[in-house]
Amino acid sequence: MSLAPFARIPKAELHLHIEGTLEPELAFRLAARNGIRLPYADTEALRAAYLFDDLQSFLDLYYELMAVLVTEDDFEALADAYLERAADQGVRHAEIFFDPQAHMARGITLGTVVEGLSRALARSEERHGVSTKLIMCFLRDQSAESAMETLEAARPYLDRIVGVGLDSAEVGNPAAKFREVYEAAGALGLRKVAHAGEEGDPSYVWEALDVLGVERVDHGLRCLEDPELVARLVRDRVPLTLCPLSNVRLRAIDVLEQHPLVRMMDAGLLCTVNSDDPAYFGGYAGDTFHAVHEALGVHHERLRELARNSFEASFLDGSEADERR
Ligand code: ES4
Ligand code: ZN
Repeated sequence: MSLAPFARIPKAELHLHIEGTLEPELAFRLAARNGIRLPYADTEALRAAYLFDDLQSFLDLYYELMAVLVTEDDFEALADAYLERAADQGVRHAEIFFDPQAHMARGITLGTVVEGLSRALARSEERHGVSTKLIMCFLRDQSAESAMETLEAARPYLDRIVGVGLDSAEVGNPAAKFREVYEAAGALGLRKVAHAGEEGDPSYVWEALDVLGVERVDHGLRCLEDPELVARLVRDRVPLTLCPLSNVRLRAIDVLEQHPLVRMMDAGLLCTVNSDDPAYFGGYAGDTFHAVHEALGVHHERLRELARNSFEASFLDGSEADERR
């Protein structure tokens, strides 16, 4: 693969939905072996559907395509394909989101998902040189009760899950309703992150910090709109997992050249850049580094700073992070 050398700077990927790494070719292969008919003629027709107006229009397709993920083997194949690509793009450590409720609603057990993903993750270090952690996300457009049931269902697998996150449709689904489930997750020793400020205004980020007690904010794109929020994030060195290509594809910003990444770094925010749903948004981690270099003029030293930030913001402890850089 022709990737600029700086795109292979050793980095940690902290905002990556494993279901968002489902490439059209793999989707068709899994559909065939599971006897599922996709409503697209071929991979090209599917790829042509990747034109989104906003977060919801993406989520509709993202949930629809998950139908092809049925067996442990499917989840293993998905994760293994991602880890191979990630390694090629300089990823040395990946903290991977998954959406249990989206699978359980289709009759797939949490055990199938976790055991399948775990198989690929368990040999990732040896096979791809990528260490991994798993973060279980709750769907914020589902009820708090459903989130709590999911946490309960995850008890047998907590040795393989480092933390909880919150994703799916943001606007109209503020974080506060998940206060209890985040408290329960914290009591179980799980780390806490949440998507906030992707499409939602800064109040969504405040709630993630003050009500859920998150230690990392996924996106946080809109935080510059609130100087007090910026001051808080800078003071507490709360990492932001930005996803510039996602923001363009989901039309949170018009073009990459308008992305606030550089202004956010200049404001003293602890920024990282990540790929979110790379099969849908046009690039993996190294491609994303390359794109911000090209579009925003982020030079080599600053790309290295972003890579350093990604290890600092990770859930690796200091000495583990040093080994991977
Ligand atoms: C997501 Cl980009 C994004 N935002 C919120 N939820 C998601 N789930 C998968 N990708
Ligand atoms: Zn995301």
